[in-house]
Amino acid sequence: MIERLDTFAIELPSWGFADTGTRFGKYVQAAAASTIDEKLADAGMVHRLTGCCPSVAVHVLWDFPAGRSPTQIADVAEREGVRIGSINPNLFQDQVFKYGSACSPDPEARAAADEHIDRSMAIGRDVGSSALSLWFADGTNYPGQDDILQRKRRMEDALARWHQAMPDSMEMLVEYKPFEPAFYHTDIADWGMAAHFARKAGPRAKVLVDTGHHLPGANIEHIVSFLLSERLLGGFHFNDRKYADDDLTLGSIDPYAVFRIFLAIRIAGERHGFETRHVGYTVDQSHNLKPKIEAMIQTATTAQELFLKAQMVDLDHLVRAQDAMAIVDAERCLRDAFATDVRPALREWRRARGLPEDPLEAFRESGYEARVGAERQARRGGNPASSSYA
Ligand SMILES: [Mn+2]
Repeated sequence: MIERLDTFAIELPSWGFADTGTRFGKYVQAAAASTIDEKLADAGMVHRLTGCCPSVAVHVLWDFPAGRSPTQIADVAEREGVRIGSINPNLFQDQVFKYGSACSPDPEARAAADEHIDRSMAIGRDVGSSALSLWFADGTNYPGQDDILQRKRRMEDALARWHQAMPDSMEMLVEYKPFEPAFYHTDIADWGMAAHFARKAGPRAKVLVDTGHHLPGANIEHIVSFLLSERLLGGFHFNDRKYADDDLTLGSIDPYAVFRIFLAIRIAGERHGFETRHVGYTVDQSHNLKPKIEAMIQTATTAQELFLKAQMVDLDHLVRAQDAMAIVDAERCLRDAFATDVRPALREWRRARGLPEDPLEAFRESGYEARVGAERQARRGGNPASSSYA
């Protein structure tokens, strides 16, 4: 079971190392990264300590400044011991996207979206990325604001064209979210709509499940099982939430839910023979209050623990209990695995691979946070990090 950890990797988001906030304000941290070089250095540090974060999701608008070629950025990543992962276009920050991007009634906005996606795909080709990860802020705030069906057609049209233009090496991930920033209707509001758009776009389009993008009470493992059986699950954005898209640390609110998601993936693969190896795990969190690198180490190690707990479920026993309609026994299979302390096994896995047994403690002992905090503040002339996060 423990060797299955070798196959478990989780991608870090470049934006998770920068100062972020809410619409009410932003609190700055001395060690927060403000350049792509700093973000890659921090991600490299997390990977060196945890051994499970070999790639970094990048944000086209924030991470590829003018005057730096994508291959130069890829070289920086390589020097830091990581590689560039998914390419995340930004179709929401520019003023032209006020009424949406692909779905906007404004032809100028739709053209700007096309152009930005072209650039994103070129970057993806240059850095050897395998995923174009799309999240749209598109939606409306008031009943009657725009024609919902016309917007649906515009989305279908845009995704089909982009799919056709996408480099062979890439797959398209379509993310959904029920609300925010749009508060009346969102053009891709749930997994069914994302699945529809992915199917219409083409065979290399799949659904991306962001665990924070569901209304309260949604059964995410049910959605995951459905998508796997329809060969439409592309990957995950991991975070936890209490009310809505809160971007809290994975497993901080409901670790049992994350365990059940990993178990659903295991059952689809082992019991039903569906392909699950391509499913990508990416962190999508912004740590507004926690120290960013510590939060990222906590996330990666929590993901490993919950993944390992899901591997502890005795599937044969579970199936026998299910066949006998023994509900209590079936549920106990899950509870027993979830209650198992897998931390000693994880320490053993790390020891065998020359990693620190306690990555968080090793990070604290390294003095990295204080050192880069001082360096970065000095470089910025005492000014707080000017993150491009909106
Ligand atoms: Mn996301």
